[in-house]
Amino acid sequence: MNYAADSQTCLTRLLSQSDLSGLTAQDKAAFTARLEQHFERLLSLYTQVYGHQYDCYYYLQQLVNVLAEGFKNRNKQLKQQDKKSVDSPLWYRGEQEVGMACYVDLMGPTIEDLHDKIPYLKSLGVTYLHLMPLYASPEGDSDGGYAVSDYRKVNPALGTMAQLKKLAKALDKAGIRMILDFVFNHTSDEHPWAKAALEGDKRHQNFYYLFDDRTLPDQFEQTVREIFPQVRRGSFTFNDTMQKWVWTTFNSFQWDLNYRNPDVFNAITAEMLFLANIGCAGLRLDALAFIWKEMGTDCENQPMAHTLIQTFNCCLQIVAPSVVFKSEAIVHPDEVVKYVRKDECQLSYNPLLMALLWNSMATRKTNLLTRSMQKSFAIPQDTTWVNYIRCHDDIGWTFDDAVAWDMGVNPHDHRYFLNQFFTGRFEGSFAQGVPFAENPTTGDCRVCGTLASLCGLEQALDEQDQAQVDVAVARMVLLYGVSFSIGGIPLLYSSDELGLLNDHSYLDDEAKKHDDRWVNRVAVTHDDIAHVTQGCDEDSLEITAKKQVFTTLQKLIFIRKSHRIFGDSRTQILDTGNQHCFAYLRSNSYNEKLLVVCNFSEHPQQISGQLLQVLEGQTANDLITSQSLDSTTAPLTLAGYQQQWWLAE
Ligand code: OTU
Repeated sequence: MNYAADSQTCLTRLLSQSDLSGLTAQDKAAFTARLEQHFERLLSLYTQVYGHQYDCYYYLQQLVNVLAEGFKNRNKQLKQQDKKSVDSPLWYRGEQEVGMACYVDLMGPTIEDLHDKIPYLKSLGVTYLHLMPLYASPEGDSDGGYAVSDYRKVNPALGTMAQLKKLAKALDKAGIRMILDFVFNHTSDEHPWAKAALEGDKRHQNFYYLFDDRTLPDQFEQTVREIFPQVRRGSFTFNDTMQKWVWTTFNSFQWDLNYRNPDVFNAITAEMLFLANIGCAGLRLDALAFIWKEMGTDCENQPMAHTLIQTFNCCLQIVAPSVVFKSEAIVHPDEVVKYVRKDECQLSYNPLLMALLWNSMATRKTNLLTRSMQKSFAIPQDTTWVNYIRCHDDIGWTFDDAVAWDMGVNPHDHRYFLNQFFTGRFEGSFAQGVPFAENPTTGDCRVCGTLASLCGLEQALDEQDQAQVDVAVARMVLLYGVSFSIGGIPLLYSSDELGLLNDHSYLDDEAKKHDDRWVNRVAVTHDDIAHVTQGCDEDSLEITAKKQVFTTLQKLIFIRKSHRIFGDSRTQILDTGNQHCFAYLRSNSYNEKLLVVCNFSEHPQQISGQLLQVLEGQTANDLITSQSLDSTTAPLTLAGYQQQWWLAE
């Protein structure tokens, strides 16, 4: 069979049946050209998922119409951006890129108010702003907006779609790309699809996984993981109205979509294109690991999930090629990297680096970090990591058990230790986190808390201990220093840069008190920003520490942006010979090299001068202290929690 020729015939037939009359002649030509360019792949992917169904081509025809509609609604400016991005597609590997994630209400509190925050973002060098889910969602608990009732409507408390589009333009003008969430594993139970299902509409009941009795749910539950055991056991919720069990991986009000149904794929593609057309540069694929269910498996990271995401990506290539995907797979490291491909997700959170940096903070040891990064840091050259330290969620200890065993670490016991340590239950711990999603059956648990509270700033301030305050600040700076320099887009979690502490006020809110992640979803007020950015009379220990965090991070970001080595360069994770130290080498095609060395203990450490061999005899300067290397062979000495960025050029 000649696949290319057959796909061409198929496309010709589909186009002859499609109504493109709504498109201008120019759009029609451009759309057809894109479709021709990508159709062979689209057909192959779509038929891998739906080819066995009698109505596959009916839905494929419908998908072409969805794509045409998306193309029609894409404005001129965005189409120009698409053209530009085809010429320079790898912007995300640049040293200029610095990300921030924030909640509109915690930072704004409205979309309109965010305009005033642009100068602040610019002062920090932010070029990529992820606005946490801002769509219409149920009143009360909406899982922080991750239960979407209408993808096309902004939560009225935050503003309107017109205001969001206006903000996207203003951000773009300021050199800041907007990133939005694509919550496509589930909708809220108030989404029109769910409402229709509730009213008995068969078509929409088929949008979800509904079961008449417990037979299948019981079978699935033998192998699937419980995500929020603190609010509800299992993964299914009985719905009284329909008298059916609904698949709800997360909260009871978040109904998993059934991607075995091509009607769902097409409908969600239409929503995805709507989001792309708002004017965002990227979509964060929420909970993407869960989108395909297969009996007898854990229903995460299934091969078909990858095929589906590639199919979505292919649709974007046709309609909005400047928009990239960011994978949010907080899963086993071997599974995380499988999503990272130019034609699947160009960007991915780096949960392993995040978790293991915290591990090194607790243990003061870097062997697990070093070994794991040597195994898992490499991803294709045309993709990139998004390196984060904290986010709106909990910290899960997703390291590879096999690597831990190799290092003589019992992974189960070690996770227990980490949870004890970061919740402050371990004697001598500096951290003040809160346990999250404790599973009474497995004893499994995750940790919440802000950067500052987990790094010991809260404890040190409680004790008014200046020396410990300095140590806590050094920890915070070290963690972010790695994210700025190791390779990828560093992602600040808004409030981290201001050193804000845990906020326990969620415990007084009925809609939030059962979800401890709210402890690290902290409002960033005008005063919080003013205190650290402007002169202030109040010279308390707390304000001084926060200023220190802010100005140091700002300085490190400035250094990152001033040297191309931090951008499109390779990363090699090195063995330092010192169990408390972590090191890596960045190198690029301009024969520049950057050697980063970090000390994860509070005590001074030495690293043998042998490590400097990677600089091949070149001398170097520490970009942070401006100090030069005394010799290319002498040992390196680092103060407690110090990092050095040795640039040889
Ligand atoms: C994501 O996280 C979001 O980041 C959460 O805020 C949402 O609650 C959730 O999806 C549902 O929309 O379980 O604890 O393995 O860890 O997708 C967070 C991946 C989560 C999951 C992740 C999910």
